[in-house]
Amino acid sequence: SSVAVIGLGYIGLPTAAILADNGLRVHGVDVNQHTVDAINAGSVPFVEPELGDFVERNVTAGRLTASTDTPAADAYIVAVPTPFMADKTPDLSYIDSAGRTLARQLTGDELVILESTSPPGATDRMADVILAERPDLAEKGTLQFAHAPERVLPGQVMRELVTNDRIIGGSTPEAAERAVALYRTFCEAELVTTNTRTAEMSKLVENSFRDVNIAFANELSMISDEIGVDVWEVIELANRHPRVNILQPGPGVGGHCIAVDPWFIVAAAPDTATIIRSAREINDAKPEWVVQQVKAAAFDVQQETGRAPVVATLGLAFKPNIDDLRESPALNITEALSDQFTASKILSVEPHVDELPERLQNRDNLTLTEVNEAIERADIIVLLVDHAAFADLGPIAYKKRVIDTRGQWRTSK
Ligand code: SAJ
Repeated sequence: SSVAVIGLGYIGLPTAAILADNGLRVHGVDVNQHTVDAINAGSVPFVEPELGDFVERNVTAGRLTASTDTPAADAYIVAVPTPFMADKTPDLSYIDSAGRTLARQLTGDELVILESTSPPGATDRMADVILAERPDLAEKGTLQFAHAPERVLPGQVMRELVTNDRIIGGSTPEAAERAVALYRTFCEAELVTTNTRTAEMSKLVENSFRDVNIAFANELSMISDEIGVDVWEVIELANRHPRVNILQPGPGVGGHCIAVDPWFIVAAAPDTATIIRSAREINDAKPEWVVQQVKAAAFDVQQETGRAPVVATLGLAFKPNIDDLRESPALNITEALSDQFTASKILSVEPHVDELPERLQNRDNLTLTEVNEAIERADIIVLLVDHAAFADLGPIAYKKRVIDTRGQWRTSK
């Protein structure tokens, strides 16, 4: 049977490739011609371990093709972005437009699966959009819809697609079973069925749980600073309790998932979702707290030396050992320091990129610098991402003033 995967990003492309690898005929659809061309040439337009091999061998074997048009298929998987708008409510326009486009190809017996992380009710809404486009099929009543949210961790996508349990919500039990059969082609873990709304909510809850836990850690880090204890030691000791498991504080929460999904719950129940909202606000405020810490250190340097400090900021990515700068607190902090410390020199270090992102280019006080040089020249070293490449630099860094937002160097203090 054939599958069309709409949206060939971080989730859609790995899913398309792994379905093809398991013998299905897969056609990928994306609005971006460059993405389509890259895939048809057997290459991948972003970094994800092992994905390149999957794409190359399945394109070569003719099982995986891509285009900007949506073809007819037995099953559709929609994996388009679901960002939020300025007022923090979900933007479902990409799902709407995918739905309207694929509706034209339908004959009535297809299964349409929404994979994008979505607010409660989004799968029903997608069904409504499709059926409004095709009143003939609405009457027939044979189309099936499902929500099968992805839950893979960037950097481990190809493995986690196979090994993670998966929640599958169906518009009817038959729809859920049909989606299970499709995911069964590559997923070796449990495929647990429910209705679409519960599946939508369970995905949002997973990421909100992580956000709330990190907000707790971030609040502890600010409290610990006030009362003069080491937050990483406190958390390590508390986590020795068999029923306590606190995550790690940091400079804030980045990426396209944890920092977004909780807002979908807040938008669905604004008067009730108080912890979830407050966790988001705590994590969003953490970068500014880090900037204030650097300001205090800069004031000290200025008092001692009579000049503005040189500041090294280590890391730009949103988490360790990747090159992904999307919604990165490290990037926002570096930008804020460059904006506010006009008399200082900011030496930004990011071993995973060759040049600063556009937003940070052409600034007199900011340069991308190699890590040893940055540490050598800096008065203040701000560790923003715990990349493996920085792990052993604690002892030399601590010859200067250090603001270690990740606790990576806590034993070098
Ligand atoms: N972070 C901390 N402290 C921690 C853990 C993470 O500050 O203890 C920060 C990271 O530095 C990063 C942010 O949180 O800035 C998010 O990173 P992450 O590794 O927690 O998560 P993502 O966004 O890469 O992937 C998450 C995963 N969700 C869960 O672990 C519950 C992944 O499984 C989901 O598939 C993904 O969101 C998604 O697409 O929804």
